[in-house]
Amino acid sequence: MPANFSGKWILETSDKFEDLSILALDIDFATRKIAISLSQTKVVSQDGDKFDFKTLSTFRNYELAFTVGVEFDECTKGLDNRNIKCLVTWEGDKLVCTQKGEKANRGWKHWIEGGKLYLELTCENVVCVQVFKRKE
Ligand code: VLZ
Repeated sequence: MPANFSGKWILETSDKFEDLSILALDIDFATRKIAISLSQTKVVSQDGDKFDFKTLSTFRNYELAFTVGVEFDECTKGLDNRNIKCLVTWEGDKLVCTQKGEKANRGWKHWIEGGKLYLELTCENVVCVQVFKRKE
C-alpha cells in the first residue's frame, strides 16, 4: 500500500530552488529573491489515489489537485505561467509527475523518508530538492 502523504508539512531545507526558479520559472531577480526566502508549507490531502497539494506562503499560494494515472492539464499560474500536460504515477512508494510542455525533462517526485516529506523538482538539467517536516 502506497505511503500516506496527508497532513501539514513545513519546509526545512531547499537545495537549488533558486537555480530552478531561474531556469524553469524564468522569474525576475527581485521575485526570485522573495521566493527563496519564503517559508513554504505543504498541505496535502490524500484519498486513495486522489490528491490535493497546497503550497502556501505569505507571498503566493499554489494548489494542485489530481488523480494518479489520469492525465491532466496544468497551468502553473503565479509560478512560470506555462501550460503543461501532466501525469502522476506511482513508482513504488514515490509519487512521480511528468510535465510535458515547452521545458524539457520537467517534473517532480514526492516521497516520505525518515518521517519527512521530500520533493524533487526537475527541469532541464537542474534538480531541486526540498525537505519538509511534519507540523505537530
Ligand atoms: O509542487 O509544482 O508539491 O504543485 C513555490 C511557491 C511553489 C512559492 C513550488 C513562491 C511548487 C512562488 C512546485 C514564487 C514565484 C510544485 C508540486 C508538488 C505541487
